[in-house]
Amino acid sequence: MINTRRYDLNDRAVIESCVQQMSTQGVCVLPDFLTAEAVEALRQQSDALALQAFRSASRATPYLGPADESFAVGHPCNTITKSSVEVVAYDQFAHADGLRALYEWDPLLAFIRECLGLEHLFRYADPFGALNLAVMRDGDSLGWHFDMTDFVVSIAIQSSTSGGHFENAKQIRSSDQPNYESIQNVLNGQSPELIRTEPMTPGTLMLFNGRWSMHRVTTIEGDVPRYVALLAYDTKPGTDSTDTLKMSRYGRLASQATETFHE
Ligand SMILES: O=C(O)CCC(=O)C(=O)O
Repeated sequence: MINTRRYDLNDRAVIESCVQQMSTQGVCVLPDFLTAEAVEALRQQSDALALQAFRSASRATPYLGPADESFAVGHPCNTITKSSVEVVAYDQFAHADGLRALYEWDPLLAFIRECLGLEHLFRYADPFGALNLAVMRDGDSLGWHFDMTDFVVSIAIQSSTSGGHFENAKQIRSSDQPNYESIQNVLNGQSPELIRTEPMTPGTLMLFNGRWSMHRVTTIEGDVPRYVALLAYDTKPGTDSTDTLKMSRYGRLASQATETFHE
């Protein structure tokens, strides 16, 4: 499935370039990481999987919490953005589905670990959140937000007819600089120069540190759904999500995980 002509997973130059991009940009985009044939197979599988997706909608600040009215109106901590998305959970993939096979393939785990410059990397132990297919349809969007994790690995499978762009206010904050003013300007649409669109063409693998880079997915337009796979890893084993997150994102708890996960 992997386009090994362009990306040799053992090539130190490829890995070093990813490490460099992650450290200087907080993002690393690898276009055509998958072959055209693999993308087409994943697209067809995604069409079938999407029928089982769970739809959720949320309203939250860019920090993923409720609005804090002790801040002034318009302050990022008191600004709500809206999101709506459908998600296929890990346990809903068959073992033979391409995305699950890729996620469970150790050489890919090793490649991602090296690109992130880490000594240890583990797949999530979350029966739902380890691997997701995010399905976004006409009118869906993800509002501006920061992630709670240091990195996200995504694979673009299908673009929508229009909209559905991954916009990134790259490294707009840091651990010692909350940068509320710049964030407020981005939220208000007043700082287009701080925003870039990451080219998520089908077949692209993206490594992204969303903790410091505020990002969004613009509104999907048209009948073609946007498909993106989200592969979850952590530097420690056993990472799971809370029951609250499971209920809001998947509409189920782990006791209701399907058979294939336990096989
Ligand atoms: O769908 C994407 O490309 C990004 C997803 C994302 O930002 C998220 O799930 O937090």
